[in-house]
Amino acid sequence: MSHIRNIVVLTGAGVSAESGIDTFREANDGRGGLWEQHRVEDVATPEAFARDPDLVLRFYDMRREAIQTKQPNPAHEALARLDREWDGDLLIVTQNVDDLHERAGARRILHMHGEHLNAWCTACDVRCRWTGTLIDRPACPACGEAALRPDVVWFGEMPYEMDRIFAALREADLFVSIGTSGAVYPAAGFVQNAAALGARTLELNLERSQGSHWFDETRLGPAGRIVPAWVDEMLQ
Ligand code: BJW
Repeated sequence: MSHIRNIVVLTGAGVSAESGIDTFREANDGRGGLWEQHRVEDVATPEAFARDPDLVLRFYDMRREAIQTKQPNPAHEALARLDREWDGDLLIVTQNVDDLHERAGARRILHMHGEHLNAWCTACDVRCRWTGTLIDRPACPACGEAALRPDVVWFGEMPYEMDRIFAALREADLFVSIGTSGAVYPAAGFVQNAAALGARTLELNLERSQGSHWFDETRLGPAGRIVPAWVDEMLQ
């Protein structure tokens, strides 16, 4: 691994699955990641929020409450160890809105789809930490307006910190995608961006994903087993 210095890791819902957080899209389980019969694509949009704000706020209130009872698993712990011990550049880009990477100790982390534990005031544009509910329309701590929404990126909205992500991809020698279905862009396209920019590409996932054919290598298995093994390999 001596030729690898700069790493970009992309994580998705699969990395938190063994912590008991549901993924969005399960292949062939018949349930298909549905929440009360709604597909995520029907709840996680600005249009859904405008049409039925109570439905959307309830969806996020339930998930915000649930993540606070969950714990990091060996995959989060292994990535935090990589963060501590890897002396090249590292950026962990997570699509996840939970805080399990941070609670495991990762610091070089970026949440491209926002964070459950943040609220965003659409009146004054301030973001603040939020652990409670939003369905009761609490006042914004900064401006007092009842205009808080979850600080997450919905379909049709621009993911956060794209400039920083592309800067890291340009410098990357290795791009590693963990526990993501490759169904949602722009994250699903990072493997092609990274390869075009000269990085080696590795996928770690439970099963083959929609994007597997783009990777130089795919290793299959639960993240709690295959991520620690990969990190051991990188740090040996
Ligand atoms: C395990 C495991 C275990 C299980 N171990 N693995 C047509 C073509 C291309 C693009 C578009 C298109 N039409 C529309 C678009 C754009 C759209 C899009 O991608 N739509 C698709 C449906 C096609 N994208 C957007 O709108 C994005 N914005 C955008 O594009 O802006 C314009 C732009 C232009 C140019 C540059 C940049 C931007 C915004 C997308 C926002 C996504 N938001 C959500 C909700 C966030 C808040 C919330 O949590 O509620 O983000 S949707 C949801 O999907 C969430 C996730 O982060 C995201 C990805 O899901 P993920 O993580 O991959 O989870 P799953 O469930 O799909 O997969 C889990 C995987 O883990 C599976 O493979 C399992 O096998 C595996 N697994 N257990 C290891 N134990």
